[in-house]
Amino acid sequence: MDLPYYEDPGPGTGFEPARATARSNAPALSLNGNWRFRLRPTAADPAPGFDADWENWDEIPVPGHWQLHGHGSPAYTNVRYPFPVDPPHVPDENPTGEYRRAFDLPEHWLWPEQGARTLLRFEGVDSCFRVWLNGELLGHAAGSRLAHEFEVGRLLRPGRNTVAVRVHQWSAGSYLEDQDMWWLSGIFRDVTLLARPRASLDDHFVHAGYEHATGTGVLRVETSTPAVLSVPELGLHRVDPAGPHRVPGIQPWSAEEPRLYDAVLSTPGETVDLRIGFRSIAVEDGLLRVNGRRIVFRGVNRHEWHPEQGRALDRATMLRDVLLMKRHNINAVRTSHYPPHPDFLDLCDQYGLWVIDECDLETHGFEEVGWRGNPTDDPIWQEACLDRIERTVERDKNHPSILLWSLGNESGTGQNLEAMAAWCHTRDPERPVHYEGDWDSPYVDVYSRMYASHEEVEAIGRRAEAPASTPERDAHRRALPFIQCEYAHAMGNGPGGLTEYQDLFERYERLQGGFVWEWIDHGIPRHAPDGTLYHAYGGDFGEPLHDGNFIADGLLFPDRTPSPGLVEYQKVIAPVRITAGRPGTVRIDNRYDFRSLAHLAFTWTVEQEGIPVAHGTLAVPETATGEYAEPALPQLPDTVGESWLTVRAVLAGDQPWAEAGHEVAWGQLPVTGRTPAVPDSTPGPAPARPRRGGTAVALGPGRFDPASGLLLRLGELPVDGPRLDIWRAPTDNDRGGQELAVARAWLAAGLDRMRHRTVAAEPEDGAYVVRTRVAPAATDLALLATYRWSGAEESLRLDLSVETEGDWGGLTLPRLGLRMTVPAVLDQVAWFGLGPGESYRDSRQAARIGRFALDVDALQTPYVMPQENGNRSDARWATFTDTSGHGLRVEGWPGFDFTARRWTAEDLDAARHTTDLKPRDRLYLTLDLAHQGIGSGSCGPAALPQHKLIPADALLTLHFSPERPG
Ligand code: IPT
Repeated sequence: MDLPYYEDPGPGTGFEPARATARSNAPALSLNGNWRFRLRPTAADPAPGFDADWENWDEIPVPGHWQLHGHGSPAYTNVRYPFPVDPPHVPDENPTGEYRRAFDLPEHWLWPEQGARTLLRFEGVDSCFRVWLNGELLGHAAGSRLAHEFEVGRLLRPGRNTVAVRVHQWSAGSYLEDQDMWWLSGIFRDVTLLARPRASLDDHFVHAGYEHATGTGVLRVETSTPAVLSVPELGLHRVDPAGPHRVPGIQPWSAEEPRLYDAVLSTPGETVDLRIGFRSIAVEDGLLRVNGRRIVFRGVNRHEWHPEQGRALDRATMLRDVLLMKRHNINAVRTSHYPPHPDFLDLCDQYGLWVIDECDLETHGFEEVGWRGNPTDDPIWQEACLDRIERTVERDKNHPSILLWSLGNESGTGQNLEAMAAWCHTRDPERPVHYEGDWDSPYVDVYSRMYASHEEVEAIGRRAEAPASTPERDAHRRALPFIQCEYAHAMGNGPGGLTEYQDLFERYERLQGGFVWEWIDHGIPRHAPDGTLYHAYGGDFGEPLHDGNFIADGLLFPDRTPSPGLVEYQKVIAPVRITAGRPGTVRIDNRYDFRSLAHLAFTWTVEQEGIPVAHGTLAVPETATGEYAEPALPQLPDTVGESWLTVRAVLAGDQPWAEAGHEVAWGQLPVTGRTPAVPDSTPGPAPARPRRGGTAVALGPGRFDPASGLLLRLGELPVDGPRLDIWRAPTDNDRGGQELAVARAWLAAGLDRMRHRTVAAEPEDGAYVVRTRVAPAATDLALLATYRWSGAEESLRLDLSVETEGDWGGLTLPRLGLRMTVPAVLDQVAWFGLGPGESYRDSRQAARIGRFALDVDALQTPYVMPQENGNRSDARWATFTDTSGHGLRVEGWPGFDFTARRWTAEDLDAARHTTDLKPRDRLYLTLDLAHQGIGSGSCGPAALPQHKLIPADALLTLHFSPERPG
């Protein structure tokens, strides 16, 4: 049986060869806007209606996805195909969108009689489409994120014309497009009619090399038609583009200084504007070098995502992404897992981001069937595979920002990948080829992996990794530079462990950085019955097969608010490091790849208990990359109590991506230590003694329940607790992972349902001492807590000691601390400690020591799937007050971590969406000594050994006192 065209494993028919995107002066007509649309349940041949009553169809915006405009619904799977693995066939249920619109051709269009052609260009249609102009079939195409052009000149009529498109959700091409994202269909990128004048410039290939030893640029432009080239700034006027033109004194292009030279390429029929960036890329001596230097990728994986528009991004959103990246010290993007909208690459050229441009190819779902029939190793798919890489490279070849071509993602191994690599090497020998899926790396130029543990990355850094499958392949691979094309899975709370990766990238020259997975949560806004907004994820649209909230694993929330993970990454990868220098100095390390520090201004501030007492500027010499300066510090003021010096590096002048004053890096150094370093044995001048009276035990301002020993009141304030508490709502990183998920072990041991037994609660040496045994059902493991309360007139002191009982084996604890409740009105929180954002033991580089104030709602981090969040670390003290300033003050030794929430950890754990969290009538506080680290176990290594919370004996001292205004 003949295959229908949408099951054709080839690339399609009827379209033009791929060519470069161009900024041309030839006439163009955008066909974006409202089209007529209807959705059919199958791909069956068009009913006559396709030609008849279309003016009554619905309207739909182009570009767009029909599932986001009221037709059908989104569906999310990660690896698994949402249809049977039966290549190249697709199910009969194959939602098919019929699109149609009329357009009026401008009066002076160029006609075939004038030697002109007209191309109907589609920048992206998901997943396979057939197209007609004025009723004539032009052909069909697959390759959703690739451009296709159909020649229509001879079919056009003056005045009104009609274009019709049938788009199938499923096609043979779907087998090649199994990226981890929502399945969304339709004409989702621009549609344009392009006039191609006689003697137009259909294709051009700019080669702009940079000889770093001499500063010479070497320019050579291949053109499809004879043309002339002008680069006025370089004194080139109407020269032969083929050159090569050697130009001394060139300022090279880099992500740090994206110098572009304007140029014009002209033929008798057309002029094309170029923006040329001179740079050289080489893999030599086992290193990836740009302009002669080793670079380090501080990268992210970017899917195209807009919460309302899906992958139909407008330019403003793309610009927002670029600016957010630049402002967060990110210098590189992998376009996971397909070529982006071409405007995004223009923005990368302009603002400066290194790019790995990835082909639209992923066959991950074949892993589910043992890679049987994998298209990347089957000759019937070779033409499609080659077409995909050709369309990627040809469209994007003139972008200086693109350093590497990537063959695709997670497509196993196979001869078609090898053929794609060979084609790249022939067509563009100047750019190295990347592909992660074949760990032997036989036909690529960088060794790339995803989610390798710190330990393995370190071994690779030492070129001491486990061998490849043959000695020959091993020799090739061992000589390659290394990158992690994905690492540090940013799902929910986290990632933890970033700083330890960055240390490795800085220690071993072979390790040239990586790309955090991923840039943005692909959440879709929905409203709860009461109208409150939440973000939907897999399963929320009734999909029978889905991968839940694995789609929400970005550094940005769906609305593009930076998550704490992005703020952490920004600090970890800051290109300037500020640490203690020789006595009387501060050390400033330049970790840029190319830039000196001349564009930065340095300021300092001294804060005494978080209150600024002096500030000034710091003169820092220019300092070349890889070097450091040790400017002398000014005479610092005398301070009492805990004081810190903060040095900040800010932009001295405006940059295209941020204004003067934008903070690039900061560091803190201690000035004077905390007093008292260790508190006296009593909290105040008038020691109190516990008294038993009526229904309570009284001690200073405290009233305790004699049966449980729990504090009931502090002065006027009704409280409940504090009592020992170890549970946290597991994070995504606690739940998943390559290692046995920690949360599974916690739940198996019953750490979410600890029971408290009061062993004794009695006066002892002037104190009130409460001993409890805290343990889960069905085991003999326990934590023995001793609360030693001492009091003064105004305050209470708690010395908590915890001992472990039983054999805990390798079991860790989620947290170790206290939980208590206070009245809900005490929702104004201030503290001196790490802030202002949340932090955990392996994700706390971005937190600085200071005095901060936030209300309880602002302390919460709204992860798309609710989970542990909002912890503030190392507080020396914290106050929880009502708006008039009355409430509770807690001071701690050592510094304590805290959260304040309107719900419990159990509520957080049970919630599936942010709107499931309903405020209770109390405020829940945690006051903690320690936490299990976060890690990135949702896809990658769990918390490092040094960040695990192993049960052990522990001590915490807290002072509780009423807080009053003033
Ligand atoms: C890896 C994929 O390449 C990426 O697309 C994404 O799915 C990521 O995982 C997880 O969010 S593949 C995985 C098997 C390591």
